[in-house]
Amino acid sequence: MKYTVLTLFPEMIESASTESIVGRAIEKGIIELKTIDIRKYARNRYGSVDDYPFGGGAGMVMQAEPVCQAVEEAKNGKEGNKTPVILMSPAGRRFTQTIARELAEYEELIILCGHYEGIDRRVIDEAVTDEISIGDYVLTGGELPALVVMDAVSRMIPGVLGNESSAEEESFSGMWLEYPQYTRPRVFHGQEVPEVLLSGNHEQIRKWRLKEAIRTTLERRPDLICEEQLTKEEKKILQDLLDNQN
Ligand code: 9D3
Repeated sequence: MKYTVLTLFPEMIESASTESIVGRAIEKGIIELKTIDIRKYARNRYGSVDDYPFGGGAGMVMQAEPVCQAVEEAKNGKEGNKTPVILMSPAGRRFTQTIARELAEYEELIILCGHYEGIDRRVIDEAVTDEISIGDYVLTGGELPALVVMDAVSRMIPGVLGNESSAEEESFSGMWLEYPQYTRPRVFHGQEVPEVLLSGNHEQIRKWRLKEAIRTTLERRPDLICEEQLTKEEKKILQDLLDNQN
């Protein structure tokens, strides 16, 4: 996967991306990151890329020309380049795991980070293929959202997560929240590790973890539970939990 990020704050993207698991994937060559500083296409000697909005009002608008030239650089001047150009925008479709999975199928993504009150609509109409929001709260720009999208997409790419298991089959069907985890010592502040986890009985452990995962999901995020997608075993455990509060 190659990400090309168009931004006024390239260091914000680079410094976060070179850390952690995504950073490791970049070192391994599984992921490639290029940032383009939109300011380099400023149309005046002050390096400004924003201007007052036609029609008046508060705030500034990012100008079409510098953004357009940055997109052209990202596309390497290739005519008919089909690479998605994703605008990070509060007005975009809400980012989900399904979208992360979908984006992970591309070989390359161009991600445009907005700032100020917005971007001249003409460049959006001409160059942007998709708009994504990461949720209903107001940030100061699209850089953190771009990092969120890159993180979620990157972990879907084979080889990025070090461990043997694939990103999607972490615990059970993938829709459940996490079950409680424990490590040494066996007793901490008088609290013991659940007996079953010390039993060595892998089938019992699997069942216990599944039940705890379902319990947590039922308590905290019942909206995540989709009846149609449950296995027989999951349906039975869910029914037990609803029947007896145990
Ligand atoms: C006119 C009202 N504002 C929209 C709610 C203008 C505006 C505020 C903040 C426009 C852009 C921004 C900066 N935010 C992003 O660029 C952004 C964002 C966000 O603020 N929340 C969630 N997802 C995203 S993706 C990009």
